[in-house]
Amino acid sequence: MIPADHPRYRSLVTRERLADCARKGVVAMEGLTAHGRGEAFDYLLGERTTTSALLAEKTAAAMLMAAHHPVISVNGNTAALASREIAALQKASGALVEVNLFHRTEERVAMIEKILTRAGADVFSGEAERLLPLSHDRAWCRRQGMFSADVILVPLEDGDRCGALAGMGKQVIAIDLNPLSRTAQRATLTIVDELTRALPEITRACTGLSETDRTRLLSTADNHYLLSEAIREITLRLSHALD
Ligand code: PTJ
Repeated sequence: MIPADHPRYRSLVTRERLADCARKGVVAMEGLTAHGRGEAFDYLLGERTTTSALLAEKTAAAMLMAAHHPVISVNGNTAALASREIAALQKASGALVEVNLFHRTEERVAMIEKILTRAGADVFSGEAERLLPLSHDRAWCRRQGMFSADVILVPLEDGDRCGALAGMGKQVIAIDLNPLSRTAQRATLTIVDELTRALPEITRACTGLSETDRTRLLSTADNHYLLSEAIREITLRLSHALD
C-alpha cells in the first residue's frame, strides 16, 4: 500500500495504476518505459503546466472547435490514465474518439474501448482498415474516423504516425512531455505538458474561450515558439537546480 503522506504519492499511485493495467494487457509493457520517459521530462519541467503549455492547450481547444471532423486518438497509456478526461473533452469539443494502437491486438482494442465507454465516452468503433501510410500497426484506423479527420489530437504518440498524418494534410495536436521528440517536432501543435493536466485545460478552454480569443489563437499559433519555450523552461530550471 502506498501511504498518502508519501512525498511522491501521486506519482507512485499513477505507476501502480499503469502497472496494474499492464498486467491486464490494457497498457503495453513498452508503455511503462514510455511513461518513465515522460516522468523524467515532467520532473525537469517542475511537474506543472507552464505558461507556454497553457497557451498550447488553449490553441488546441481553438483548433478542435474550428475543425469540421475532429478526432481524439486513444492508446493504452491514455486510456489507463485519463479515460474520464477524454470523455469530458469529447463532450466539450464534439470530437470523435477512436482507439489507435502501436502494439495492436484486437483484444487490446476491445479492452480499451470498454474502459473508455465505461468512463462515459462515445467510442467510434467498427471495421478498421489499413489506411495510413505506415508499415506498422498504427496504420489501422476507420475510414469515417481518423482517416477522414481534419484535426487529430494524439496524446503520447510515436513520431511516425504524427508525420504520416501531417503528410496527409491533417492538423495534428500532440501531447508530449518531451519537446525534443520526433512527434513534438512533426506535429502542427505540441502541448508539452502531462496528459492528465493537459486534457482538463483543453476541455475548459473549449467552453471558456470567446470567438475572438479563438480566432486570435489560431492566427498566432507557432509550434517552434512553443517548443523553444518548453526547452527554455527546462534549461532555466536546470541552471537553478542547486540554488
Ligand atoms: O498503447 P500503444 O500500443 O499504442 O503504445 C503506446 C506507447 C506509449 C507505448 C507508444 O505510443 C510509444 O512507444 O510511445 P513513445 O514513442 O515512447 O512516445 C511516448 C511519448 O509520450 C514520450 O515522448 C514520453 O515523453 C511522452 N509521455 C509519456 N507519458 C506521458 C507523456 N506525455 C505526456 N503525459 C504523459 N503522461
